[in-house]
Amino acid sequence: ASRRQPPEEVDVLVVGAGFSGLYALYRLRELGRTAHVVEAADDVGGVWYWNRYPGARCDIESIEYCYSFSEEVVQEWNWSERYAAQPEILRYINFVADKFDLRSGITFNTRVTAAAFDEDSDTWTVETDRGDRVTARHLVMASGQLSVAQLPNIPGLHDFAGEFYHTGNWPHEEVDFSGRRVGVIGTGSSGIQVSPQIAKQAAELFVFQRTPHFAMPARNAPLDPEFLADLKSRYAEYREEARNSSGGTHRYQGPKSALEVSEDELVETLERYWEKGGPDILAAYRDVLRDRDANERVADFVRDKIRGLVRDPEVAERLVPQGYPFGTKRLILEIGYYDMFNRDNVHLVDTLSAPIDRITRTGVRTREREYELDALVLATGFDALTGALFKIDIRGVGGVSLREKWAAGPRTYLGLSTAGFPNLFFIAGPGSPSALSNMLVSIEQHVEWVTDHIAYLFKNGLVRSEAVPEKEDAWVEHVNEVADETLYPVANSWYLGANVPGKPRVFMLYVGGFHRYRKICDEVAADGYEGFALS
Ligand code: NA7
Repeated sequence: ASRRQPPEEVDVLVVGAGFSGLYALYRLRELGRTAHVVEAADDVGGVWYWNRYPGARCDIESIEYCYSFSEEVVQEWNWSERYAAQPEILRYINFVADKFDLRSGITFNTRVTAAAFDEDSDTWTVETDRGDRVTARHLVMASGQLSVAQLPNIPGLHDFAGEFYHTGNWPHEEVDFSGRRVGVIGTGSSGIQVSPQIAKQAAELFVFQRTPHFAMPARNAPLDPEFLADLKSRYAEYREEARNSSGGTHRYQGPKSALEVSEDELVETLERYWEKGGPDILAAYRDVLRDRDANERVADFVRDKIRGLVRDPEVAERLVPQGYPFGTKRLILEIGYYDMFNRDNVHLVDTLSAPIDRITRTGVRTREREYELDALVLATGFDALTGALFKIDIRGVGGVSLREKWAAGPRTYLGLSTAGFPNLFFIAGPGSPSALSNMLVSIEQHVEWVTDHIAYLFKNGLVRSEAVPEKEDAWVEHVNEVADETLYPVANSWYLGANVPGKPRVFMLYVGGFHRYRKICDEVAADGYEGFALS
């Protein structure tokens, strides 16, 4: 197909055609601005375009993980399951793109490589790998939090002669593992989703586990049409409830401390969460993510449940997470993961006790032995939050690069903007609640705030908006403060870049709650964009 040339000049250039970029394009058009999107893939979808591995599924309920800006979309779309699988989410994104003719504003198969701010004209000059050059007043980065696949730093990775996949960059053709000996490295959300699917086909599956992660049963199920019809009759109200909550969903926050209840009461309560499935157990008590002892009581309950799911007690024990608080690495929802270890063709390889020495031409060699493999699947995660931004040479005032400015960790004002880089805005940027809330609620809020801001600037004849350094410092401090009130910074998670060697260890998300964040952003806007220097 022929490539659509991007315009030479535009009010707003948007990078990325996932949930964020698509809504940004829709909204900028609505506000009467010229806008254009540049996307690396050959179609819309973002993470849901790339993460096509078998078993890929969202861990937020479908009725919450969707757009709410269009009542028509709400009424016309029907989710089929409690937790939507990747193909259904991608169909949904395509449905929205078609409905609003969004593809007409997108250049596909094109990567933004550089963006430089010109102080004379107060515009961004954006370059792509296809030789395009676009001048834009504003630049909106909708390039994703988990969009740069991270390869593990294991020697010999490229020596492997068999089939080789990363979950975050899965081929479009169906992969058939029948009769194969397959290795999966990584037991985060992706590894725990893909492994049971591979186990059904493969002759042998070896799961290479470094750190056991906690996983709750998803209890996925078809959605009842009557329930959906009722929800649609009051969806705006339902969504507003989510916006007024900490996590951007309908999670009930238990008021009690896990330390003040009897063992019987605790078990009875946690059993209910276990039966219901999903991640809401994190809110069963007010101190689960705040107090180590409270956390340990809940962790122990889950550990026992895991033991109960796996027949071989030795394997079970190796699957039981120890040494970091429950929920501080993202709590995973599993469908058949623990049960999979009851199959004869599935083997757990504990690489904590016997680390992987290297990948060889024929497989994986640990300190103990060599595993011969026909296929290797890397479920080793992403260079989260800053990865996609750093792939582009972004230069602000005085030619300073974003990579330099953020060398010791990302610094933003409200997660939306960074000092020294006028007219540059992040959707789901570092310092925003984003992945610690329902992403879709966050994305809509970010897009609405940023596009309203841009509309305000145009309306008032303003050509430049830049975060004030002191306000940025205060925001970074606030983000750190609220994180330090929780147990999150204790674990080695992608939330603080711990999965990428050499990445500064900085907690990159705002855990103060979506509702609180939204209020702060609204107040900033109501105060004439306090903390932004406008000219
Ligand atoms: P995650 O959650 O970052 O998990 C990556 C997994 O890969 C995790 O088990 C890591 O072990 C493991 N890993 C990473 N590097 C290595 C090396 N070098 N050697 C061995 N094992 C390694 O990524 P996911 O894709 O599963 O999920 C990302 C998010 O997507 C998820 O949280 C949801 O929000 C959706 P570790 O735990 O670091 O010991």
